[in-house]
Amino acid sequence: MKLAFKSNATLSLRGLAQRHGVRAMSTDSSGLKARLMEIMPAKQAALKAMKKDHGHKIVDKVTIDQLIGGARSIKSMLWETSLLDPVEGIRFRGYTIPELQEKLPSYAGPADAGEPMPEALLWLLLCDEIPTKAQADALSAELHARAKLPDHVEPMIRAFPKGMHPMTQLSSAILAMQTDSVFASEYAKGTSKALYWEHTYEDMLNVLARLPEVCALIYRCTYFDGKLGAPYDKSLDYSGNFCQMLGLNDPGFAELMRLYIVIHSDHEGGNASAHTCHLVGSTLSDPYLSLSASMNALAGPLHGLANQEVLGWLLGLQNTLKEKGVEVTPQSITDFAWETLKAGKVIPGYGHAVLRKTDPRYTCQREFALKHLPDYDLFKLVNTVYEVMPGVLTDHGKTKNPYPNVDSHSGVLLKYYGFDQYDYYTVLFGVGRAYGVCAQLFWDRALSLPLERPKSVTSEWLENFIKNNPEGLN
Ligand code: FAM
Repeated sequence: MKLAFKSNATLSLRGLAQRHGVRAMSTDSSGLKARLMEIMPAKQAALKAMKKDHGHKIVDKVTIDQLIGGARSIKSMLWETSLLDPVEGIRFRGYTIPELQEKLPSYAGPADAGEPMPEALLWLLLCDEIPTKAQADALSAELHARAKLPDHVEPMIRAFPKGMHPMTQLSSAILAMQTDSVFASEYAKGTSKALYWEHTYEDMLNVLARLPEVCALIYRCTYFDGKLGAPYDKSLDYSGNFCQMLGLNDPGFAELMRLYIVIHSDHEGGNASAHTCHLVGSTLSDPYLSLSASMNALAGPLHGLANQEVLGWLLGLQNTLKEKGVEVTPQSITDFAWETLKAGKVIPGYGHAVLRKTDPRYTCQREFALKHLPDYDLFKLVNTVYEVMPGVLTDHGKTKNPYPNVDSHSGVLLKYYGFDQYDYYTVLFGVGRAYGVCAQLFWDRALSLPLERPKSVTSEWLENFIKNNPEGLN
């Protein structure tokens, strides 16, 4: 059920803080913090009551397959901001991607005037309510106000060795910004548990605010002369300013970036980058330490790095067929796909640990392409791959899901706008993912979720278990 937004104009942060027995450290101009302080007590109380009244009830069982097989799909984690259905795909606070496109404010204003703003999505993820355009804009301004990097970060990025992967640079830069962690410094001073949420809130907004400049610096230093594409411009929104600093100054690309950040933000809690942030954060490591760890998980080729692998695979396909003088047809793509599979490699961008249909994040990117770049040759190639690959993977007979995932499409859109450096693509995924995992990290602290500590067993333990329970447990 959605909460109706109530104006908080008359509520001072101090008054709210006193009412809830906590001290507000600093104000922010967006109204987001005050709104969170309004809704937090009810959510805290509801979870406490649920644990007390229903805590003993069983919601899942675990097979030996799941235990050995990467804990696939075992329900064992609370994650408030999104929920995945294997067939329908992701819902963000109950909304599908088309519904987000229909309801969240765009940079131009109304939802139907463009793609949803990431700032609006952040509000939704945190507050479980659709913000107004004025609220989304106020959050843009708040993020701009927090964007200044600690002094040592830019020289550090400039000093990274040539050839260091952009994801290694991103993770290191986030770690380096940890010197500014409000959570770490307040914890060291002996802050109260009741204020963890507030320190996390400060770190969350600060780190999100600083990512565009960090990422633009990484891009410009890795591939160009190190000069930003444009100076930081507070008159734009988060995405528009980020694209200009990258040096990709095209309104179409800024629209793509808004959609890109929104759809990459959150995919419930069990995926590797989300789970890592949650796990590391559960030790009360601050948001910088937790987010940096999350980025390291995202940098794996079975996870976020797949988006760079996809473009590499598509370009490899184009080049190989060109060298052989063979036309790009469904048959020649099928033959190339089989060469990949027979070489013992996966087809990047296809398959998913949980989804069992075409990823709606793929579908919305396809629709973006149909609208903005229908005649682009790489888009046509991606479409033909889409026609044949589910059949190839079904014949291959291994993957449980022969359909494309989010990474199958994103590179082609980026390349259309002149973004050629595909080993950087996962950094953009990282900016999006930061929105989702940081929003949940805020709620982890607001709900006082505990240290995560599942149980592991040895294979000897399993052998004994099977001996003693030939039929398993009921
Ligand atoms: N091409 C070839 N084989 C594949 C495959 C693919 N695209 N997807 C799965 N398989 C194989 C898989 O390697 C496994 O083989 P073995 O039994 O020999 O180990 C078998 O099919 C069963 O795997 P599954 O149960 O269907 O999938 P998993 O849950 O184990 O793995 C993925 C899920 C995503 C890691 C897997 O589908 C994959 O490697 N896909 C390609 C990489 C990719 O696109 N990753 C990005 C996923 C994306 F959504 C994200 O996180 N950003």
